[in-house]
Amino acid sequence: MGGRVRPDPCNPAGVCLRGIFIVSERVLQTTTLPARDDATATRWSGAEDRAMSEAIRGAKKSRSSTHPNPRVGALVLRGGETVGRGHHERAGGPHAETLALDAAGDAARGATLVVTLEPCCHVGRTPPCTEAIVRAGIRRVVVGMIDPNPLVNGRGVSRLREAGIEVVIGAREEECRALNPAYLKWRATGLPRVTLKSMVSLDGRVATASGESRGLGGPEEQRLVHRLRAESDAVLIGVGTAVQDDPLLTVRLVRVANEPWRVVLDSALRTPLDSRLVQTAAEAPLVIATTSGDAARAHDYASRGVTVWTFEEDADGRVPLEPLLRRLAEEGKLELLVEGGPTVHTSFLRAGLADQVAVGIAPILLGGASAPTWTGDLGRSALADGIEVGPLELRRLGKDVWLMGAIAARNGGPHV
Ligand code: AOF
Ligand code: ZN
Repeated sequence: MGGRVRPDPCNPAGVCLRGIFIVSERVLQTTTLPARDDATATRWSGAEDRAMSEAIRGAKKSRSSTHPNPRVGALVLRGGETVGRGHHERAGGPHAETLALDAAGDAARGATLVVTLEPCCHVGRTPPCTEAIVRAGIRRVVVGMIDPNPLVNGRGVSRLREAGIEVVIGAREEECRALNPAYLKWRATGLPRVTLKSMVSLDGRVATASGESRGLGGPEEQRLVHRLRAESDAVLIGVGTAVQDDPLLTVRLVRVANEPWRVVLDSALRTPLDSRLVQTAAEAPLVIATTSGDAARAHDYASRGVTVWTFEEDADGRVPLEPLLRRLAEEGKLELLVEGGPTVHTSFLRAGLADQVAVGIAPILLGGASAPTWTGDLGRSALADGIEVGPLELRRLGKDVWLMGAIAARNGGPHV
């Protein structure tokens, strides 16, 4: 099998894809994926490569989350000219391929379709794109990556080839994968992608010893947090933060099509009924995840529009994170922003459930031996056991700086 997934050195798009080929190899073991390196499978022209680049740019145009669907872009090429474009805008809406074919009309006959993701061959909320491609008379299809959706996963390509259409796979695969990190993690694991976000002082404290933390970040930092929320499907905090800070967790400083769900980890149902979170449950969905069997208290929340999810407690007597994450993913919440506090961040890190960290640093020293840092006991004593993050992306935000990085695979993430 190693030979079948060898990158073609003549093909620039195949050179730096080692990790990706390894992921594909795992899929190859369980399915009959179409070969990617037969005589035609890894060759696409310069015009097709440029078209794929444009399709990727198109996929990025979706104004809001397409989750649980992937971002997809497509282009119809005829004699090197683009005659149709399309990108997927939202779950339930038309797929990129059908939009591009519709835009091309009769010009699609005999033309090439370039698409970032393997065309679907199943009836979902929309009809199969493979049939639309066959009907339109497309002669050749250039695919960025195989769709890991178990209903597709190579079958889309097989269906097109059966219909006599030439299909090549892997054009700009790495960039195509990068369009949908949360979708790919979900398909591989059933879990959402998790980002741990925190704001700390220059000496690493999230609050003073007396618990004061509001206003640690400047206005630019606030804006970034709202953008991170807007790009997430759900935002999660622990009940300690809900009680201490009384946050809203809504998106206010940037525009958003759909407010992300707000989720509170609250094993004993301590979230105050008069908190801003509960009082705004009609405007932005609020889920309280608990292990409490207090039906009267749960009813108090429900009557205010709050959703209560009850779980069996984990070994530490807390809300079990993995089942909660699976449930969020089932609800189509594939991108989760965890906004703390330290107990929650620590639980995610200890469980190996975090994919990335985003930490803002304010130019202030708070000191205080009992002032909390953003992580608690991670159960690691040797330097070599530390959780590796990186490479770090650095951003200046007014007086603050932001560091963002992916958690190394050996510590649980990222999964794509
Ligand atoms: C998209 N947009 O452009 C393509 C997709 O629920 P449905 O019927 O829209 O099907 C969603 C699945 O279709 C999705 O998970 C993916 O496997 C496949 N391709 N989806 O939303 C697109 N090409
Ligand atoms: Zn489709």
